[in-house]
Parts: sequence; C-alpha cells; structure tokens
Amino acid sequence: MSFRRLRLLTAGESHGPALTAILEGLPAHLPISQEKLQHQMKRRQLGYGRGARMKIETDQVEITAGLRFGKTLGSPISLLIRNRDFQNWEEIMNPWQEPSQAKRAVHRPRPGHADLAGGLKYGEQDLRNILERASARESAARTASGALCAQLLEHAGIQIASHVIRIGSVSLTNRNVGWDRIQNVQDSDLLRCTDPIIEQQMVDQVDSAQQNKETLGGEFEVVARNVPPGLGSHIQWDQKLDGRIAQAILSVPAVKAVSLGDAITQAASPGSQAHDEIYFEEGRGFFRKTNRAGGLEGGITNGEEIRVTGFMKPLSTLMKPLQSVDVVTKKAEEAVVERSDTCAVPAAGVVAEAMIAMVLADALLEKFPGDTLEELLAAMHYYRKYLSNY
Ligand code: EPS
Repeated sequence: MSFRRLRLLTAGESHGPALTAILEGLPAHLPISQEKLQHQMKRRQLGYGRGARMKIETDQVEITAGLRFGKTLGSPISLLIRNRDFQNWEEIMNPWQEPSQAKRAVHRPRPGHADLAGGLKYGEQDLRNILERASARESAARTASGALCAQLLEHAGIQIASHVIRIGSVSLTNRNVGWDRIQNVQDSDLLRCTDPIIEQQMVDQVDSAQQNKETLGGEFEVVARNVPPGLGSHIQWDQKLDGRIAQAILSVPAVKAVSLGDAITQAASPGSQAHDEIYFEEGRGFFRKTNRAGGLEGGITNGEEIRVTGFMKPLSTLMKPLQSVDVVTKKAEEAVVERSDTCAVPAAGVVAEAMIAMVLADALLEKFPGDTLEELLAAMHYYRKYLSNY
C-alpha cells in the first residue's frame, strides 16, 4: 500500500552527499512558504537527548523542481537536503572512489537495527552498505515533503500538532490532552511534553540513560484537527484511512506500534463504554461528547480530531553494546558502537506529523481531485455546504 494520489520517493545515505525527495501530485498554484518549511526542518532537529550530529546539520531544503516564484506548478517537486557531515565522510562515502583500506567498515551488527537482516538480504558483509540508508537521517526528507503537504492542508483549514506522552518509564498521568495545550507546546520545550513537571522527570531520565550508556524510547501523539468527515473509505481494505495512517506511522524509524484514539483502553472495556455516542444540534450538526475512536470509524474520518499514538522502541545503537556476531569471522563479539542519539521521541513525533500530513493530503486529493488548488477548494466548499444540509 502506498499513497493513492501522491507519489513520494526519497533517496540518500546518512553520511552521503545529500538526501533527495521527489513529491508528485500536489495541485498547481499552491503557495509555499520557505519559512514554514524550514521551521518544520528545525523542529525535527530539536529534542533533549539528540547526539552530536544535530550540531553539525542545519537541514536547509533546496527546491530544484516543481516550484516557480513560490508556487507549485503541478509538476514533481524535487527537494535536496545536503548532509553537512559528508565533508567528514568524503573518503568513506564517496560515490566513485574506494578508500585505500576498508575504512569504517561494519561487521558487528547491532541487535534491533537493520544491519544483519539487511546484510543477509543484500549480500553485504560491510554492513555500512545497509545502515547508511536505514538511518533515521532519511526522515529529514520525509519531514520536508510532509511540510509541503501541511501547507496544502492549511488551505483546507486542517491543522496538525504532536506532543510527547512518554519517555522510558516516565509518562503523562492524564493522556487526554486537549488541542490547545498540544498546540501550545513550544520549540524551546525540551521534550515537547505538555506538563512541565513530568517533562523535568523525562529530562532526568534521559540524563541518567546517557550516564548509563542506555537509550530510551517512548510514545508520542499526533493530532489533526478540522478534518472533514468522509476521507478514506469502508469499501475496500486498502482504502481504509486507519490502515493507511498505521502504515505511515509504523514506517517512522524505531516505531513498533500505533494506536488510534483510546484503542488500548477500548480493548479492555465493555462495548457500552468503548464508543462515542452520536448527538445532533441545529447549526452545529452531528457531534460526539467523546472521541475514543480517534476520529475514524469504518476507515472513514468522522469529523472529530484524528488522534494517533506512536510507540517507539529505544534506539538500537548502544554505547554499552549488546551481544552480536562478527559476520566475517562468525566469532561472538559485541555490536558496533556508532555515534548516535540517546532519545529521539520528540523528533519522531515531528516526523509522524509529516507522515500524517501526507496521508491526509493524499486522502483529500482523492476525495477532491483537481489539477489546481482552486479546483480543490471549490470542491471542498461545495462538500461542506452539502454536509451542512445533510
Ligand atoms: C542515526 C544515528 C545518528 C543520528 C541520526 C540517526 O547519526 P550519526 O550516526 O551521524 O550520529 O543523528 O539522525 C540524523 C542524522 C537525523 O538527521 O535525524 C541512526 O543510526 O538512525
């Protein structure tokens, strides 16, 4: 399964010359703000517990196709993000020339990373040929593409935000956080948590993980607001928007589970307490007093906020390496130790926002197909009018 109206391809190795993305399917005439795009890139680089790499990179996006005078042309948009760190890796990651000796070759796979599975699949014994592409660095290309889609969604009145619910064993006690509090999370908030007291405990946990050469995972929630009812469809398995969202979130590096609304509590509740009763008021239309479903019923948006939680495993590059085997000598060895982050949950939340922006833009373009932004907005206007008379 992939997008239905959009097409996205990314390319790039973590320490290679650059990341590239090609995004096709955005309508013509969409104004793109460079400032908003760069702001999303900056947000992805933040978060307490990131490693030294984030001091090297600035993730400046160059657009080399599909945009003219700040507006989309309807043609594929090509985005380029240079890896500033490439200057330190030029010999090792050179596309043409081999170094005189196999420098920084990796033979001791890290449990949890793509190293061994990828090495077996692609017949590589220098596992750097796998890990460079498997690196979460690739998520910068997706963040840039998602930031363009978010600018399309803005025209449709749809907003997206994220916050951190858990880092390691520290979590919010009340997980039902309202939109206003989530939207008010500042970039200066160290872990993008809405509760400053819990956030301090999270910071302490990151500090102690770092001291103990550990890494930490956690949970983030992405919320999308003002999404019209009727995106996605019940009629076919691959059109169900909940499934499309789940794939998008599970593709974020290190995310191992995803839930919608209160799914985890719902699984343990009787049916009478698991659903969202339906009400109607003149002028307001249909509404719910709860949103346990997370904005989706039958794979279709129901007009409530879309609420998605991603569960991230602790990063698999450990400074205190786990048991492994040298793939060349077959001898028991400790896994390779590569520079990395201690915790990247807030960044994963920002990447997940980008993924949700792309899934929603795709679903919006599926419901309101058109070559131009004007066509899309006119169709949406007509649809909203129809809904108000339903
Ligand atoms: C990553 C390892 C680290 C992270 C990287 C993801 O990179 P390095 O090995 O160069 O220190 O910093 O994330 C990014 C570079 C980024 O832009 O988010 C990994 O192994 O997945």
